[in-house]
Amino acid sequence: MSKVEKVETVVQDDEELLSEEELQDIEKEVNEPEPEVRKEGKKSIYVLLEEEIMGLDIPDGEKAKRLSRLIKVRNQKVNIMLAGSTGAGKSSTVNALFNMDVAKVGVGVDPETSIIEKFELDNLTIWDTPGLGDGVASDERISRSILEKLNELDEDGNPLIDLVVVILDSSSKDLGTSYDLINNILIPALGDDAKDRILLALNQADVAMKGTHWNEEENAPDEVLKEFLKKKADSVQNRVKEATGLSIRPIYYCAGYKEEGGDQRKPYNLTKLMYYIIKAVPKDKRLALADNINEEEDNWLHDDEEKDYKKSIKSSFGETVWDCITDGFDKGVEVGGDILGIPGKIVGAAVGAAVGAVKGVFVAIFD
Ligand SMILES: Nc1nc2c(ncn2[C@@H]2O[C@H](COP(=O)(O)OP(=O)(O)OP(=O)(O)O)[C@@H](O)[C@H]2O)c(=O)[nH]1
Ligand SMILES: [Mg+2]
Repeated sequence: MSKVEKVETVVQDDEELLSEEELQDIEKEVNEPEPEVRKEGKKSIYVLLEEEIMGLDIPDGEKAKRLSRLIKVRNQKVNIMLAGSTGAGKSSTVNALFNMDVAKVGVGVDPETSIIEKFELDNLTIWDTPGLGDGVASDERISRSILEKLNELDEDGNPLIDLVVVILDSSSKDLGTSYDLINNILIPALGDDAKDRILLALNQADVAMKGTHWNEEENAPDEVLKEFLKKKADSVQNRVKEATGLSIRPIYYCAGYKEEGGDQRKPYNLTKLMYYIIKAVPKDKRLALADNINEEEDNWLHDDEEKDYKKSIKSSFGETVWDCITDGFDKGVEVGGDILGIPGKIVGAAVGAAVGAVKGVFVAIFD
């Protein structure tokens, strides 16, 4: 007996007959699971994609094929670890990049063994490690938990942590603690693919050189500071290369800050940092990032303009969306290369509409 039949029986017992329409409403409610809605009432990108696929005017078999592709993507988890010296800006960076108020769980579950803070944002998990440099004993303890985490495997037997973002303080003269972390812990632990799984990020660019060369109006470094930051990046790159043989180019940026009722500084080059994070995450996992991007438009306004990072971010996500909703050879009208930031793709009319809706989820903030 179906759930709907059950409802009808109850209704008849009460001798209060419902109209056909009301019955249909109940049937819908019983059979359809609650749509997955984010805390602020926004649907997740996966739900939107599913709705768009269901709404396409294509044979059922085709829909099933596309839905199963979506389910595969839906099950992909991304794990990012933040590491660095105390006060470098790990927490500030995570808060600037992602929508951190969606969900916070497992914070400091067991201080004895788990001193790493875990933030679960749906399919994206952030591991925020405590800062090194607060004493030898605590550094040893932290290093050990970082190593343990880096050696953890996921259910498929792959390394749990996809990417480690090391935050360095560009205003600090002494980066010794950070070099120890990168050269003696992270790179050896990550092994062969260390270069693809580690990002070096020089934060607090605004207060490097004592903050005297920050152009407040443009919220960007002036030429002198730019030169300084480039040299700092060179020197970090060289120190790591000398010790490990790996050549990793650090990104300089500013996570910004907001004091309650007081001063604030908007981020700089956060677009660049996000672009490199996305690039480091496999294509089929990227929607986990798209779904949790910080929607504060101010966070994405200022960067070095060496590249159109926003466009590149859009197309990195767009490729994954494209693979989900199309068969790769949909015929139709060309609606412009920029709809998902993917140049040269021909987007079918139905698919074009789908993409239009999906666009609203993460592209609006980058327009
Ligand atoms: N001026 C400036 N201040 C920053 C920036 N990023 C972080 N801060 C400030 O630096 C301080 C430390 O930042 P956190 O994000 O707490 O640093 P953390 O690395 O998480 O520190 P621990 O958790 O102690 O290891 C805070 O007062 C931040 O407001 C930045 O880009 N510019
Ligand atoms: Mg912190």
